[in-house]
This record gives sequence, structure tokens and C-alpha cells, in this order.
Amino acid sequence: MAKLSYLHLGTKPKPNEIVTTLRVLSSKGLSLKRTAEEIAAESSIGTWTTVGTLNKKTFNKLSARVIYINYATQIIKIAYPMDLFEKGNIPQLFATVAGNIFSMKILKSLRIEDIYFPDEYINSFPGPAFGIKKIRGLFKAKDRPLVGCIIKPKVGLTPKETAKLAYDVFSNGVDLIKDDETLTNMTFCKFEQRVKEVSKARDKAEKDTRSKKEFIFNVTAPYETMIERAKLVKKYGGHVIMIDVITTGFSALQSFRNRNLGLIIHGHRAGHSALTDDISMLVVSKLVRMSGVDEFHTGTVVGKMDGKKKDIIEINDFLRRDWGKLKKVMPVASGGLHPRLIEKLVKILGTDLIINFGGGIHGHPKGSAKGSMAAKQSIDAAAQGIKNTVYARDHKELDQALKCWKK
Ligand code: CAP
Ligand code: MG
Repeated sequence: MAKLSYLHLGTKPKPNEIVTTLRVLSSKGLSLKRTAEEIAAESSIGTWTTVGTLNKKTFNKLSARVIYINYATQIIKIAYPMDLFEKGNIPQLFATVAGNIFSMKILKSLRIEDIYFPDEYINSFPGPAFGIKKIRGLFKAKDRPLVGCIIKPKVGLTPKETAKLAYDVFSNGVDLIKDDETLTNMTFCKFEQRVKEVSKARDKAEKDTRSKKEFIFNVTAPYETMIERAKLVKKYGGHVIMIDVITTGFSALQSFRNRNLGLIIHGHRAGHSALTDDISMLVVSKLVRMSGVDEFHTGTVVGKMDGKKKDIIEINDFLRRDWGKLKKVMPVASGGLHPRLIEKLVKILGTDLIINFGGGIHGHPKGSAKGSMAAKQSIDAAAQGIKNTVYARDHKELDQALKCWKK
């Protein structure tokens, strides 16, 4: 059989093709063109040698196509026919476009910068059950970022201590509080006990403040346990749970969403850098949105975590724009935030955002309750376009925060 080629340089993607954009560094000696061909082969229908079992018809139907090579930037694009994919199956997608190719000896380095998905593929996933609109509706907050808080220390408090802290924070301007990513069912803070105690505190704060409050319990665990824990949260009147989406993996995440428990899914991305060094956060965000996460951590630009401004803006824009039939995801800015940084943060990322404070509330010189007030004040000021130093003139708690955190 004549040698079949994966090279289709200069051709446009067909309407039903998935297209990956890759940054590639070949091992010494191999041309970028040959490397691109090898990648297309291994990730679609080829192997290291010609096999007699592959006929021309099947090759033409299922082979990936190298459609673009830029020698200056080392960027290549590979187009994959839809028939290579099982709809609604992220693990299979990963194994195809992000599988064996990462282990090939011919590659010195490889990064998936972006993946284009046709609507036919996007719409085979459920996406978020709630999305930005319903989350905003729940809190009746139309124009301002939602005020979030992370319990700190991240582990160590008992259920009763957590509940007391939650009440203080909820009563002073915070809309949402969340468990930290490492807190699940601990010897010192049993999950069930925490849900019971904290739910009572949440309900009392709702009644006393006459506004919506949500505590986001971290249900991260093996899949069946996540379901049990989520049901418990629901039984005690909760509407939101958190999943560490990278550590549980896409199979568990998809299965959880597909159970349709009627809970908002808050996606924490602990450990993402082990993945996003090689697969961009934009790609991860696309997969997370398909899987059905409603709220997702995307970085802050101004806080303690790594992340380029351009990338974070691009990801936030993606989560908030129309994409197939899937609902929009609420971005979460978290990590090293305190009241002084909010003015800048909102200028960069806008107001369709949950802004989380951990140290930035509990580290306030007058304690967590005043810290919550300062956090809310900083968000109100930013949403109204008032400078934080001006707003602080008649908002004592904000003034104290600004004096505490000078940059
Ligand atoms: C923030 C946080 C989050 C990070 C994760 C923390 O606390 O709870 O886990 O935001 O990063 O423990 O660091 P602080 P990202 O407000 O005290 O920093 O959101 O970028 O995934
Ligand atoms: Mg955390």
C-alpha cells in the first residue's frame, strides 16, 4: 500500500473536526514536520511501523491531519475527525489528544495550548446545571462580585468552632463560605458533624441578616463517598458543594454531575500546575465547563498564586461567554487576596466573579467579623468604582485593613 500521509498543511479544519494547538520541541535531529506527523499518527490511527491491518479507507476516515506548522513559534495544529471520539467522555478525549504523545521519545517538550471543539461535541456534555445566572439569582446580587470566604486555618477547627466562625463571617457581609481543599472528613472535624453544626449556623445567619448564605462543603473523596456526602449536605438545606476537580479526576466529576443531585458544583483546582505546565489552564477550563462545574477557580493576577494576566483574562472571558448550549461558569478569584487588592482585581477581571478571602479576612487586625466587613466594603467600593482609600474614610474596617496590608 502506498504510504499514507498525515500532512495536510494549509488546509482548513473541517466543520466536525476537533483541533489541537500544540507547542512542540522535537528531540535533536528530527524536523518539526516529521515530529508533527508522528504526533498525528500516534494520537489517531498510526503506530511506529506500517501495519497490514490498516486499509486506506479506514485511514482516510480516522487519521488526524497536520494542518499548520509555524517554525518560528514551534506551534503546530492537528485536526481530528469526530469519529475518533466518544461523545460525552472526557477520559477518552484525554487519552486521544493528550495521551501517549506526551511520552514519545521524539519529543523534548510538548504543551497543549488550546483545543477547538465543534458544537456537536460540546453539546454532548451537560455543562453546568446552574451557571452564572442562577447563582446570581440565588443571592439576588446583580451587579457586584459575590463575597466569598475560606475558613482558616485550612484544617484544625472543630465542627463547633467552624460553625461559630461561619456565623460571625456570614453576619458581617459574606455571601459564601467554603471549606478549604484539604478539609474532608478528619479525626478532629468529622464531615457529618460539621455539616450539622455549620448548617444550623448558616440558617441562623440567613434569618438574622435576611439574606442568602451558602456554605460550600468540600465533598472530595472516592466517588461513592462524594455522593453520600453531597446528599447529606442537601438534607441539611445546602445548595453548593466543592470538589477538588484535579485530584478526583474527570471521571468522578462527570459522574457526579450526571447524577443530577440539584447542587451547585464549586470546582477547586488544587494541584493543577502539575497538569497545566503541559496542558493550558484554558483547555482545563473547557473540560471543567463541559463536565458541569458551576463555579471555578481561575486565579487572581494580583494574589499569591501563579498565573499570567493575559491567560487569566482569557479564561474568565471564556467561562462567561456563550459556548455551544452550555451554561456560563462563574469564575472564582482566590489566593492571597485582601481588601487593598480588590480595586485592581475588579479592574482586571470585572464584577462577574466570586472573590474569596482566607487570610484576607481572618488576618484582619480586629478579627474575622471585622475582616468580613472590610472585605465586603472593598467589594462594594470596587463595584461602584470608588477608590478604596476614599471609601475607607467612612468605613473603619476597610481603613484598618488598608493599614494592615500595605501592598
Ligand atoms: C486561598 C486558598 C485557595 C487558593 C488556591 C488557599 O486562601 O484557600 O486554596 O486560592 O488557588 O488555601 O490558598 P487565602 P487558586 O485567601 O488565604 O490565600 O484559587 O488559584 O486555585
Ligand atoms: Mg485553599
